[in-house]
Amino acid sequence: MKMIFRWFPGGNDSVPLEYIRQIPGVSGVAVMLSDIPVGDVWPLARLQSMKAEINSAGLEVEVVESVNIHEDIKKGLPTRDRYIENYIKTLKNLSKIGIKCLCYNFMPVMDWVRSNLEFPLEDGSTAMYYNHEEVLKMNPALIAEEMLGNSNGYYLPGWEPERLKAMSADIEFYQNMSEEKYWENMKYFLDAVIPYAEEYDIKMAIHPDDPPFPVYGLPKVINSAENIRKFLKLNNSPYNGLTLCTGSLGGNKDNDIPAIVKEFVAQGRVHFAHIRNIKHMDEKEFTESAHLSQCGDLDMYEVVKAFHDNGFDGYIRPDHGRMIWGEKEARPGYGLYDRALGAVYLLGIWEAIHKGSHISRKN
Ligand code: DNO
Repeated sequence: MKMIFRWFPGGNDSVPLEYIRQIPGVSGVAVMLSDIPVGDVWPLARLQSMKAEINSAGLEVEVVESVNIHEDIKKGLPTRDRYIENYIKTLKNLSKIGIKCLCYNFMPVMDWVRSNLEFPLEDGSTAMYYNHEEVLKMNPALIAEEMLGNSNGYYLPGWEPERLKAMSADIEFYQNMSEEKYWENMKYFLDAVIPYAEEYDIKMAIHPDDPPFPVYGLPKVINSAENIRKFLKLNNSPYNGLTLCTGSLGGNKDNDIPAIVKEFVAQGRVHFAHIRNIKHMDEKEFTESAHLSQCGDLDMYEVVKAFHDNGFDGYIRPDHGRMIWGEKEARPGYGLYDRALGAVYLLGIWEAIHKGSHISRKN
């Protein structure tokens, strides 16, 4: 297992690489080139200079999060082949700098959604918050305003300006598409791309839908154990795998997260883990919380144990953190302090389980 940290290159992050290097046990970063328009090829020279910068700070770069998928691929339009070709070219360039794992998502129109990016918690910190009724009352333009207007001047991953321009028309488009058709479009993409992922030795790791239930009538597919099974069967290659995000799947209280981790890690299909905790106030209302079990709904010991005991050897990163200790200038969810606490907490659980399992084997 390697513990990594998300970092946004090109002057797009408030957290310096040098600080990430000082978080004990963190060996590398997950990165993206956010200024490349969705659907374009990521240039090799840009990737090489990014890698050099990260390596010279003493960190590895083996994970990309994310190369976003052009909407035409998700819609199944005839133009998709051109964008798939570009995706494969990007994969080739990523392989040239030694990328081993690519996190992406297949969510229609919007990536993750929250109704408030600065929800006050009892301890005086703030965290991101989701309230389904509020989201439905706000139209997509208002949601975009919340997601962009309160992001401390940073773009939010998955909320790129070109995506926002087309948002209303795209939402309309999907109202007439069946979920089965959406699955077919996903399979078309996988069957085209996975053979190249195998050739370039890059594990593809799809991120679950966040929240894991439909918003604005958009199809949601990677949201439960059953649908993940269906997804993995679309293409049986081990290179067709998952980013197992406990907070996203945890948005539905019916999802048994340790059981999901166990099932898919045991099959060797989980390549990347996003581990964070959330706390429900209602069925479709929750705040993100500190990583500790006692702060949210998820039992982190059981979650980490399920990864450990089933032989997980991929990448883990702490996920969204709260804003604490006066950290105001960071991208929501991606400040330094709370994520660093999360990383060290997760490493602590891992060590305790690992050493404990040796002791019980000896006895
Ligand atoms: C939000 C992230 C997502 C994630 C993508 C993966 O903070 O968890 O934007 O990176 O869905 O493609």
